[in-house]
Amino acid sequence: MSTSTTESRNEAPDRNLAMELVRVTEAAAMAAGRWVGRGDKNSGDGAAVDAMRKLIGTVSMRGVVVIGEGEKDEAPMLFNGEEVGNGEGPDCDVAVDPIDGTTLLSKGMPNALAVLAVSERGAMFDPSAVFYMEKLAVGPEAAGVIDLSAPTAENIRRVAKAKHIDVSDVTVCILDRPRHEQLVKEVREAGARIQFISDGDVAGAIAAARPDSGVDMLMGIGGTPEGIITACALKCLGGEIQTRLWPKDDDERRKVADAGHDVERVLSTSDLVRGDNVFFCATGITDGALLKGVHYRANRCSTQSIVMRSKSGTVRMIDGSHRLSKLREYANVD
Ligand code: VTB
Ligand code: MG
Ligand code: MG
Repeated sequence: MSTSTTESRNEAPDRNLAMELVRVTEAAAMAAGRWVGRGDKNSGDGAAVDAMRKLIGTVSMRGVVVIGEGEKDEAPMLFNGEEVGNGEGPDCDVAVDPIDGTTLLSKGMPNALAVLAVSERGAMFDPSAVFYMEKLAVGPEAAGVIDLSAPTAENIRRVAKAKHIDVSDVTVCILDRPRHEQLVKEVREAGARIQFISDGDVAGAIAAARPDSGVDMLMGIGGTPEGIITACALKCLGGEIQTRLWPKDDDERRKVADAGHDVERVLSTSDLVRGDNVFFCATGITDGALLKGVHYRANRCSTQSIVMRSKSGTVRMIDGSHRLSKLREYANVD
């Protein structure tokens, strides 16, 4: 290894990385965009993974995939432990979800996203022991007031107070799943409103942290990889997520214990992603409240992305216009 390579190993991920990451989620979204509403989530996911893998290889970093997600949804992977990036520049942890919401994609429903998050090496929580976690996520106004150990009604009251609204004005975003029957009851008894989503709790949590989204908090049990990706996004937005591992059976309970985790422990945003050098990037695949999806015109297609960096707190919305003839070279779009 040359001296310059050794020296650059100590570099922290810098501001330029944010712009490089957009290309990666744009490529994934454009490849997936061709599968919107076609009822074939695996082919869509495969196209997004391939496109993401190709483009991520051009990013200036020595990345290791810590959050690959494929295992949970039996999707084609950018697998955990895979080295990504061009092999130069800073050592990074990488979290990918080439499509969060493959069912949303296959049915042409709102809020399917291509997502990528990057931090310094070793900063992200290893999600491999358990598929699901309980989540409570809020935006900057309510950061610091929530407590996952407190009753649902208490958290709703605290969020209402922090946002200077009535409890009856609070909207809680919840994945529509039978496992949330009790939670839904508690939210309704508290007097708050609910926005159910069928998939895509990363977008749901980001909505809670964005002004004018109509969502004030996200609650419920969702994927662990998505929880860590959400922590990356909320660190950039100044919001907060609290989580608790939710083993689905005895086998997972054993795995959690073997990994030295405490299932009772509330994990904070910083337990899920340490430090303040976190990048988050997402591109819309289908239209949603957060981002427009991929739209096609004669020989062009358009994308919309959000790119954020925790150190600076910058949030950028990036509109891309892409020449389809050029895309065939890297994203298998035609
Ligand atoms: C959520 C959601 C994902 O999985 O994490 C959810 O964000 C939870 O798992 O989009 P189940 O679907 O098994 O309840 C997704 O829906 C798919 O990855
Ligand atoms: Mg996915
Ligand atoms: Mg997902």
